[in-house]
Amino acid sequence: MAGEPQTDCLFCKIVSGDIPATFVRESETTVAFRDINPQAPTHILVIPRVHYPDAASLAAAEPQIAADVLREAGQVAADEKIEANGYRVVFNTGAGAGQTVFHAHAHVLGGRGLNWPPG
Ligand code: IU
Repeated sequence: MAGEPQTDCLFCKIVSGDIPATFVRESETTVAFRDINPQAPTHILVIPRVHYPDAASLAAAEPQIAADVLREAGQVAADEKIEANGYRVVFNTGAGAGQTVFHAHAHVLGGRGLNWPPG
């Protein structure tokens, strides 16, 4: 059923605690943890507890939870003190855009200069 945990999903296993992660924030609907392969001094992933393959499908099915992900991304930026110099929130969507884990997630990146356009 839509939103249910998927047995083959790495991020569902992080939500359930079956795979370890360094959590920095939790809410009723989301968790945030440090990316295992950071691309910036601060690189945190904010994910919904429910399983949807990408941000667009999450927003279509559960708009309030999609809003929760965005709110938590802002809170992560505040907690990490990366707001003053700017930070980026990224939803890679589709393999062609670099998505490798098909459970919706926001990357929160900051703590260094960030070029535009991204590669
Ligand atoms: P992507 O947008 O799907 O490529 O992002 C997936 C991210 O998940 C990527 O930056 C990985 O380094 C990160 N990650 C992680 O933090 N912990 C894990 O156990 C796995 C992937 I698998």
